[in-house]
Amino acid sequence: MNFEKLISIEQMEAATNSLLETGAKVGADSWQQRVENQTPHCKFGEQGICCRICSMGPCRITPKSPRGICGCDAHGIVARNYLRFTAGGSATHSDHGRSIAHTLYQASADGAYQVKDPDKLLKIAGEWGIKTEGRDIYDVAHEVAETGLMEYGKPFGNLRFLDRAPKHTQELWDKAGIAPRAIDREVSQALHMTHMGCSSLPEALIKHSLRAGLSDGWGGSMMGTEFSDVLFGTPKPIDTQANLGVMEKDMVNIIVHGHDPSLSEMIVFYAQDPEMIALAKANGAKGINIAGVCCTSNEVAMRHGIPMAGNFLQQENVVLTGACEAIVVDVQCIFPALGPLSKCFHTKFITTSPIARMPDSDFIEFSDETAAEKAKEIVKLACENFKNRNPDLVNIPDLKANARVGYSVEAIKKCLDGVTNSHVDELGTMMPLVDAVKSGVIRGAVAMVGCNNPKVRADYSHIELMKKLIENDIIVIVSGCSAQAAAKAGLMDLEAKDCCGEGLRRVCELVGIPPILHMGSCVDISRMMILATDIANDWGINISQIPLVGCAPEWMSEKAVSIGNYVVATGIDTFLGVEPFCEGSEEVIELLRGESGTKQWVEANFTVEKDLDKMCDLMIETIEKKRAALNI
Ligand code: BF8
Ligand code: SF4
Repeated sequence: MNFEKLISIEQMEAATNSLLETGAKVGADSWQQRVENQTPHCKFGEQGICCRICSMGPCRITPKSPRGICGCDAHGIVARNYLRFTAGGSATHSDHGRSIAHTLYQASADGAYQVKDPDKLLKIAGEWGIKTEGRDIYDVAHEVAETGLMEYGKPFGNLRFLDRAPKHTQELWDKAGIAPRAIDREVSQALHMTHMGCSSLPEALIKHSLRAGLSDGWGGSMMGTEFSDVLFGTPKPIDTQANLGVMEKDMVNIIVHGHDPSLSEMIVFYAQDPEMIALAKANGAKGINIAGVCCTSNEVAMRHGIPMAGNFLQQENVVLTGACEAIVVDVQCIFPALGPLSKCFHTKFITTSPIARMPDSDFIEFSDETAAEKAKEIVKLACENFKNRNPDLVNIPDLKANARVGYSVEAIKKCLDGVTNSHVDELGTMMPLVDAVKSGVIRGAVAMVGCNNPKVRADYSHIELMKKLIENDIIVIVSGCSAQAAAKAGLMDLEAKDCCGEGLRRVCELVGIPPILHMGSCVDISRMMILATDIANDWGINISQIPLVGCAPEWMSEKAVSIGNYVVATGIDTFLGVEPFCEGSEEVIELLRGESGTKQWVEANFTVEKDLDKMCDLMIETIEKKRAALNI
């Protein structure tokens, strides 16, 4: 296989080391240093057997003290902690979705936000029984937004988007009693169940973890994705570049970081404003360059081809280049370290959301009502800051890979339509892909998602697993920081087909796709649920039968645990490279990873495997087992 053209982990690490040297010169702290300070971690925390949900504690479980003061054992404590972890993630994704719903509610023909994909809006309206005929598109948008907002707190019934799932999946959810009701209710109930003196039965707590996860994946996240598409356009394949080399030495570099496209879309828009470009030039720059970090980067890359500077553990690196005029953040996955770090350089660290306030930042509150004005203010501040740059500190690593991104479900179907004569209705079909899997040209698929985590060599797991999978004719769909890892290495370049096995290489050539398909940000894992649903429906099988597995080799956030729960609850076996603090309870481990818990309820479970080769083999084995069960 031809991996030589890829940017290697070693090259990326050498670049990071050279940036850390600059950091040392200016007295900057780094996550690498802080990891050393924090290691070894607390064993009680790692095993999930520390409880501090009431002030009789904190209680820690040891062989000598097997129960907390209230009598709760390790299984109850681990399961409660797991549910709280999930609730944190579900709340966070879903609140992001709510914020986009508010933005949709604000949209107007002459305002800052408009409807860019009316077809998608009408489709959702149709699904939700909202009248569309003869109505102004913005009236429909407002009613859809309001109906979506009601999903967060409606007193009766289950979530509307559950109807999108295959019938069999819905039946499993009903039978297990985990079909989510109002989004906020599941998060709220998670906190209630885990309050002192409520649930300590692992089965009930793990079931509710699945339910709270589903309220994210088939609720808040799905709304975030769908409404973002309505407002900003459903992604289509588009070319961009990735890695730190996308920062430009002679330009004003504005880094957008976080998650909510309502902010980044506006920054991207105003960076193209001739008045702002003139201002950049007046301050000595050649123009304005926007690049992204974390999921915001995925959002603007997929819709505008904005380059991707890096993922989670590269966020400090962008400042360390000495060429970052402003790092503009909204919510989630933002290191508080950026405050003190930016003070070592000329960089403006601009926080914009009341939800993510941090010391040592310039707070410019952003809202739907003042979007244009605030975005302009931020871009202006960055342009004016160019003259404060210290040229002696500028060090932009010469690493940059081409990437084709933007594979929404709609885009994937369009690509497939281009190569098939099979029956295609106006919504497209997954049959060409199904046929390729049935014939064995492609063996199956892995949905790789999630973060970086210093417990795992940064990006190494993502990239090495992807290389092995595509070599074995397994197509990989990605989102979040996993997507950026692939892009940074060059695995989203169309030329990466040369890294594939013969079958997948032919498919990539025929369809004109890279072997790793960028499906978006972390809320866009909801796209993967729809993809799996469409495959199952077109194939005529259940989701759990598809030769498809989920994988989060470097996950770190509560959001990732929520995602894991809904991916498993949707019927997709999921592999984790980092332990979710459950080691302290065999009962919880059995429910999540054994045959008697989630496997019984939703036909899928988790595997935690820290050895990369073993994990890869296990995923391939699972895919092959599913193929064998289908007689293909
Ligand atoms: O939501 S993959 S580090 S950026 S949590 Fe965060 Fe993890 Fe990245 Fe986006 Ni997702
Ligand atoms: Fe200890 Fe029970 Fe209170 Fe937890 S709820 S801190 S185990 S007494």
